[in-house]
Amino acid sequence: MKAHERQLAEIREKVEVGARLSFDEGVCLEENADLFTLGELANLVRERKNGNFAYYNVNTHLNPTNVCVYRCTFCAFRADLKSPKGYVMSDEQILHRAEEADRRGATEMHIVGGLHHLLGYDWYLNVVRIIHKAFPRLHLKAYTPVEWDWFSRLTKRPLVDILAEFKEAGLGSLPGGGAEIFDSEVRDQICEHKADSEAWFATHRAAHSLGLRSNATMLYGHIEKPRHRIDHLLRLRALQDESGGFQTFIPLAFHPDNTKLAYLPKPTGVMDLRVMAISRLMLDNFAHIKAYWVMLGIKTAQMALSFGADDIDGTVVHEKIYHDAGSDSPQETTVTELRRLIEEAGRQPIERDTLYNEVIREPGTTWRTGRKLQLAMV
Ligand code: V47
Ligand code: SF4
Repeated sequence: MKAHERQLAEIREKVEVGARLSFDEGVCLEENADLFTLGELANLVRERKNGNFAYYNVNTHLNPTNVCVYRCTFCAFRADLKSPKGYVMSDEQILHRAEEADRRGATEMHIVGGLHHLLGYDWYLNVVRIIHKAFPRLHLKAYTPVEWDWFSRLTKRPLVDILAEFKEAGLGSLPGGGAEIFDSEVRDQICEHKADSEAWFATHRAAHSLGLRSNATMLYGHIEKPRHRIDHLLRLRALQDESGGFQTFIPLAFHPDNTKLAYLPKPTGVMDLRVMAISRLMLDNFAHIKAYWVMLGIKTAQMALSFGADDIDGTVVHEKIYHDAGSDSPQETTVTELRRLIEEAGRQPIERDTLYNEVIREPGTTWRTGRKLQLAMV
């Protein structure tokens, strides 16, 4: 037996008894495990944690401005201050979107955008405040550490104070964006100057200390190497050990069109499934792994439900970040379609809210919160 075959056999034994995998074992999976082995092992963990359930939600996205002081090389969404592509939504436009979401029965609004050169802290706070005041049932999952770090620099106030003020104004949780790849050498090449990994972790630590839950992401398939992905996952696992505040991990496949990295090929379907499975195996203390269908495409997202994922995100509507970068997924999907693709994958669809409570639908678009969806302690 070759050395890597021996190591893979040991990994299999560890996964079967629920033992934690090391950095070297993660790299071994990246370099030596075939797709079916990864799928089989990841599925074991996925079913241990979430049984046969696959979660989705009814949500919408809001990107209040695309004007951004930063110039991440992977980003097709941003615009310069004076660019004709740049926009800033008015309060009326923002409230119109929130009204539309509420009317359609959405439980969540995912809010992220650019760091506008001229807009102040109060403008970003106002976005959360006016939506929450008008539509208090909509859960506001808003702003990434890149934005929180920017707010802290603008105001010279500690992160925890700022987060507490937003929580008071209606902030419900934090999305997982801005993580990219934590390794500083990679970060310097793809998103120099913006919040570094220390700032990213400081934000989530502060949010968790206030009782706010959050998600985490990893942008893969660009210039990073397998060891950078494993390092990224282990840094997340370490904070989760400490705070327990993460809900879901979302691997994000890089879309190169209209970016400065447009010369790179798109990650393949095999890479998407491998990264999904390895994420499930390394993040033993995360309850959920999400296959974000907008970024993977509906077909790969459906396959991912057998490669470690237990969640496919939601109906979405009005997505800009990936569509600007060449995603050919539709802008929105229906609950009927989400349920169909989950059922066809042999899973039981469950509508959840942002905090993983079951959502019970009444006739029309009214809904109420049901039981907490937590099968296994993580
Ligand atoms: O941080 C930007 C990524 C992220 C591109 O928390 C790109 O539930 C691929 O974080 N190709 C924002 N990726 C989106 C995000 C997210 C999405 C869905 C659900 C959740 C959640 C969070 O999008 C950015 C960046 O990593 N991104 N440009 C691109 N061209
Ligand atoms: Fe700005 Fe975010 Fe795009 Fe970076 S990824 S340029 S911070 S909008």
